[in-house]
This record gives sequence, C-alpha cells and structure tokens, in this order.
Amino acid sequence: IMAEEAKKLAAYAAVDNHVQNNQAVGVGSGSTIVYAVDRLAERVRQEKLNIVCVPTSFQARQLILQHGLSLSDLDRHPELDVAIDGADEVDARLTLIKGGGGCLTQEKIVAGCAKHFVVIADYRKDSKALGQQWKKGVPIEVIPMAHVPVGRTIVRRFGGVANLRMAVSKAGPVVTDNCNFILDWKFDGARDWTEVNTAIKMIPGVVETGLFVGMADRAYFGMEDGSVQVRD
Ligand code: DER
Repeated sequence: IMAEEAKKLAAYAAVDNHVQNNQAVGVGSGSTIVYAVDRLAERVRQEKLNIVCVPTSFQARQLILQHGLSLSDLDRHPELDVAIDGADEVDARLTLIKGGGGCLTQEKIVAGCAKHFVVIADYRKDSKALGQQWKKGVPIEVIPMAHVPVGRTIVRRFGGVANLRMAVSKAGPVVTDNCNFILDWKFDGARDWTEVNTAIKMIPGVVETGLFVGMADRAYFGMEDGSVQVRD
C-alpha cells in the first residue's frame, strides 16, 4: 500500500487504542497527524466523547478548529492523558528524530506533559538506527542571533554539518511558531543520543533539539502489506 494509506492505518490504530472519554489529548504536527485528527473528530461525533485538544503548532491548532474539536492549552491542562504525534524516524529503542515539519519545540513540550506519548508513522520511518532512513539530519531550534556560533559549536564537537533551514514559500530562513530559526544537523554514524541531546541543549542559544530520547511509550507503524506494527 502507499505511504499515505499506511499513515492512516497507524493513526486510526493509535486513536482507537488510546483515546477515551473525558480526556485531554495532545495533538502533534505534520501530515500523519491529519489522519489522527480526522479519526478523533469522527469518534467524538459518533461516541459523543468529551475531549479537549492541546495543539503543538499553528498547524495543529488549525486542524483542531477546522474539525470542530474543543481547543485547549497547557494553562488549563498542564497534564495530558495522551499525546499523539508523528516522527521523521523511530529507532529500535523508540528514540525519535522529529522536527521535519519544524514544530519540534512545542511537540516536545506537549509530549513531556502527557501521561502517554504515542507515535504514529508509516513504514518509511521505521529504522534500526537514527540516520539510516532519515537523511535530513536532526532539527535544532535556535535563537536567531546565535545560529552561526551554535552551528559551529555542534560541528566542532559532534562532526557532520549544520545547515540553516531556508524557507520555500518565504524569502530567507524558516521562522518557527516560536519565532526562532532551525539548524538541520547532518551527522554520520551512531551516537549516544542521550549524551548528544543533553550536550546540544546546553549550548547557549539552543532552544530545543529534535531528538526525543526516552519519551515515546509506543509507536504504531502502518506497514507496506497493510498491517499495523506496534513497538513498545
Ligand atoms: O515536524 C514534526 O516533528 C512532525 O511531527 C514530523 O516529525 C512528522 O511529520 P509527518 O507525519 O508529516 O512525517
């Protein structure tokens, strides 16, 4: 089956297995989550569920509003029952690369506020080790005035290259929902991702990394044969 169908299978499985009545749900960003919001809205209507949704981006906020779902925030719901989100790559230990869509910072905040963080992905994201499938590097959100020294420090300490993400539909760099820039750090070889994530976060000017280490509880993969695989 096509990747889009696989995304839908994963999204529906996650929503059907993890969303119950009277819950606060963190809604991720990207293209896979669109199927999850479709299914969530369908279930809310059919089952008259009392659900509030907390977005992880302007995109997620639009999805929630467009589907007539109840929009909330972390002020009202600082602890979420479940957060559902996509990923760019998932390794064997459920370490994620996220941020392909530039929404990593609010995604990580929301995932961190959830009792359960569930990832939904098509088979292309299923990897043995980070970097084997996803070739665009680890997204790192940085304060604009610091992007050059931050990039130099990362390359000096960890190798590879760090590229400022340029916008396509706007002149100049991508500006995130938090008014920051994104560096895409292309690394080579395996790393201790806990160590790398911590070290990069400590560099002055780094807001957040797209390395989600020890955060995901489960991943649902839509497979090419139409099956759904679960990784805990
Ligand atoms: O940007 C993000 O972090 C998205 O969640 C990304 O990791 C997954 O986007 P996709 O569902 O469009 O592949």
